[in-house]
Amino acid sequence: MQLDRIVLREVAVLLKEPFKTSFGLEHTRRFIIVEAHAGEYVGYGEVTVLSAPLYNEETVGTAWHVLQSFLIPIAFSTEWETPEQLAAAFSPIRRNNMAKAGLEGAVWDIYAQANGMPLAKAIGGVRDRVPSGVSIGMQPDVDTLVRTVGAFLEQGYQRIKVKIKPGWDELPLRALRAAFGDLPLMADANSSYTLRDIEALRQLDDLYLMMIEQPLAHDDIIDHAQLQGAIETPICLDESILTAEDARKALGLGSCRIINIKVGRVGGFTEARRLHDLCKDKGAPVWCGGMLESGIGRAHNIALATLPNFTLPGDISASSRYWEQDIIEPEVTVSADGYIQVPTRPGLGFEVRRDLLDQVTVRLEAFEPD
Ligand code: OSB
Ligand code: MG
Repeated sequence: MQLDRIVLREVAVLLKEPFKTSFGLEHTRRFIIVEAHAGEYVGYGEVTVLSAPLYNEETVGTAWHVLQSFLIPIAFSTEWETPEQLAAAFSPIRRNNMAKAGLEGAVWDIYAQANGMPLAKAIGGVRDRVPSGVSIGMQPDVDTLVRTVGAFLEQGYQRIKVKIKPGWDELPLRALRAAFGDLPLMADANSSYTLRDIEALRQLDDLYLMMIEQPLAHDDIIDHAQLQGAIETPICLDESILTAEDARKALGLGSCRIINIKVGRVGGFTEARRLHDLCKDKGAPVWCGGMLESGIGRAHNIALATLPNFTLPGDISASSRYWEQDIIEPEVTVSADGYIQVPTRPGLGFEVRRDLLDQVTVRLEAFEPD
């Protein structure tokens, strides 16, 4: 197959409520939707950049540039039978992983449709439903946090992740343990601690968190190994793991025991699957992270989480967690017992609401081979 038309759309959608992390506040989600055409097939992907380069180095502007000037020309000049061949053609381009993943994701959608399979099956998934967790941004005070967590538990979510940073960690976490007993609880620090905080992090050991995510620097695996040696809570890496090779080194050094896999962060399904397979071999569980995705990225995440070693609930929640109205139909929903059903129709398995997509598009450009 060969792509014969690619449409990039920058979209801007107001989140239901702002999402606060140790690195910033997201009010409006600005990202890119990739629409790829191959003959009669149309596939969709999402470039999961945030509005500023505070999680990784990419933004809408950098991803647009790299897609337009490099990845789209490569895609138009590459004939492929499987999306892995396109991923291989992208691989000389360094990093810019979210840009790559958006385009590769659209191609996986096409590939799945052309084979009459749901995306989950096309990538080798084995589940018909995935356990659902929710990530909760920083709240103004402990009472609000406890109330917010209670409301999500009532909706069925199987595990709760809360954002922490130095000075906002032990107190809110103890309050959650006091209010909800042994609920499956974890914390994400988004790189806000250093090795000087070892004592403070050791104080969290008796909270029996499922894990602490990315406590130290975004590009570190050395200090994390020292920290993991000093605390009992399992460390999960997010920002530090961009490739399967990074995971091999981190697990080898003992820098973490669990890995969060995000398709965007690692540059597409091909690398995500490689990373998944490596972790499976090494006996390290993985879960699917999120980047406040629209329904398109959410559908990709659901498919990813059907791979066998995704044994922990991920940050894949209902469309209604972030959106007044999602751009897919039906919207993603979570059952009362905390599962998301994997669609069975070919491709994404959800209809893209073109009418809504048009309403939120702020920039559009169509590309065709010369
Ligand atoms: O670190 O996992 C993270 C959102 C934006 C950037 C980084 C992260 C997150 C989340 C939210 O935790 C995950 C989601 O619900 O999509
Ligand atoms: Mg994280």
